[in-house]
Amino acid sequence: MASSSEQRSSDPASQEMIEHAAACGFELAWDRYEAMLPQCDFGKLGICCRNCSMGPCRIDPFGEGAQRGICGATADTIVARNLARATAAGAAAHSDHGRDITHALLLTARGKTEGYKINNEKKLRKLASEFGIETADKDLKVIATEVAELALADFGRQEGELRLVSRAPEPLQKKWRQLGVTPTGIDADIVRVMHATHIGVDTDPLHLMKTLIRTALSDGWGGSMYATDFSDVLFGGPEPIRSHANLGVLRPEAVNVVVHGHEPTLSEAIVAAAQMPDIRKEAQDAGADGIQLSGMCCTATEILMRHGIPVAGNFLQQELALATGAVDAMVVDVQCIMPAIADYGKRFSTRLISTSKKAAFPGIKHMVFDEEHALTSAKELLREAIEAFKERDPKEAVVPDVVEELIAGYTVESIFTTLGGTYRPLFRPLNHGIMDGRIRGVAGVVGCNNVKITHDWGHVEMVKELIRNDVLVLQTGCAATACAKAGLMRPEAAEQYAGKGLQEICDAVGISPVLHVGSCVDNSRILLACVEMVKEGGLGDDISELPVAGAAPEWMSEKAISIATYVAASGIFTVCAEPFPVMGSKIVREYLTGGMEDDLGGMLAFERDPIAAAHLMIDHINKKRAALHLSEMMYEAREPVESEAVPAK
Ligand code: SF4
Ligand code: MSK
Repeated sequence: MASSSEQRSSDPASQEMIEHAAACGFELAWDRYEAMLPQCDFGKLGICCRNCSMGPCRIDPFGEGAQRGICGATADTIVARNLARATAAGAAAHSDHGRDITHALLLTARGKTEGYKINNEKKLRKLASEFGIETADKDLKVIATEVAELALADFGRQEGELRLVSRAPEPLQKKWRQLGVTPTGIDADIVRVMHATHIGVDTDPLHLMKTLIRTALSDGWGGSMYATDFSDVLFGGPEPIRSHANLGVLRPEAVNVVVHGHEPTLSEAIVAAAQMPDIRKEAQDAGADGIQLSGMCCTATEILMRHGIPVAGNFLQQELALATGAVDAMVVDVQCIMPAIADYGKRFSTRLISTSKKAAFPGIKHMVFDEEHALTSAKELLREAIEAFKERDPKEAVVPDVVEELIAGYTVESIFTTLGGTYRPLFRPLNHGIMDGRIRGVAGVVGCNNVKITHDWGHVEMVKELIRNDVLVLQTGCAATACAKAGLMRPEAAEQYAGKGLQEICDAVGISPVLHVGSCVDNSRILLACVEMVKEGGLGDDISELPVAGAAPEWMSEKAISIATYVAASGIFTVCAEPFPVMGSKIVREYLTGGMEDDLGGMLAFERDPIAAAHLMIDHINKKRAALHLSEMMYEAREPVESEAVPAK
């Protein structure tokens, strides 16, 4: 029997649509998961290899059958190679996104894009000075060209160190150099993994760990960081902004356009085009009450942060949004797009359109978007949606009346001004709050949804437990959307859920206890927030000394493997729910969950129960507080707020 809607999701809007989908006979990711059971244990343990055509080979985990592949590779080698390849795929996804944004900046500086301009001169000038570019008397476009060219050179760098490595605290840079994991060039580091994992190359599991860590670091301190920096330069640095989240943001009376995927280049153009008088008039002439733009997955967070565009949902809600029958167009680019969404193009008048030259989907119309004709392409896409609206059967539209308010738009820069004021921007109130025992520490809770864990439950329960214990939480991506929908990103959430000390800080500076810091690539903002905490002083000399921790309570993608690895390799204890597929190798498992801490100050842990995972993080934060000789916490932790969520499967 299929699991219930409450077992599938803890979010009421999703529960309603899961039931609606079942009544309509629509197949969802949860149905496909349950049809897939039991899943392959060799795959889960990471002990199958398909790296050459003598295989596939698999190792018997009980020690009775084959203990080596045909070439002689052991379980340790196979697990390490598989994990390295997954890390490289994740790093490649973020970094290719970063490359595209950098390239879009270069094209804009050369006057070759339509509708884009440099929106954040201050950040561009700051980057130029960091890169050692002379800016006096130079045109802004010349500065942008030089900055973008230097950044693009980092993707193809063949020797030396990535430019942004210098942003890390000196002791961390030293550890990376000593271990030999300092990233060289973003593309070269990814290629190195693919070469090293070919049959007959690197078979030492611990040596492979270094290769994968280097690649993950080239994502966190390279590709992702460039994606964040140049999105801010091109589209503007986010500031705290109010908006709404959940499926209830869809308006049946309007032309509903959902942008889904990751790269902000197209969605920014769609935001601009949707406000143009000719497009608005066309929507009105079609009988619609305007165009309702909303977002899904990380594209949602990009346009939420900069324009306050509402969020329709996170990863496991993409099919649910379409099942409403109220979406006229879902426009997708890259990453986290389920090919299954094609089904809804057959069922409704909904237009499903893929726009990236890198990604096409069977059954989905491919209309390649390029930055040189951004506005023209965006208008074309909106016209498709207006046509679909005309064909839509209003009787078929079922939209859950569930929506929550939120505040998003926190960045390192905006946290500075929020904490210290426009004229006195600083991180001191945060460090002081930690030192005097009002705030226990800071946690980054990020990542996806996963059908193996009740949707949103892992995120929301973990975050409530953390803030109840006075841990300030920073979030990105689908994790942020989960907590926004649960009302944790409203300032009132401090009074409702946070411990007394955290509440006092939130009240004093006017923030919620859970801060939305952007999309998956914006995890780089969390790294840089840690750098600023170190620089502010009083909490040690390296990130690994800070009372901070990270978590991915519902992760699923290879990108999450890269993120968790670079966060841990930057000195941060990081808990992932679903174990990495490394349980088939004692050497790899023990390195990631132990030995890595000796080398780099941070390590991974695997724990599916979000409350138990939160306590691993709290224990770690307490340990770091004790090592820094910080004062006792000012108040006892708050009593738990009764949860209505069902336990995870
Ligand atoms: Fe088997 Fe070795 Fe080939 Fe992998 S590389 S499939 S372990 S023979
Ligand atoms: S979108 S990578 S499901 S967070 Fe970035 Fe969400 Fe994970 Fe995709």
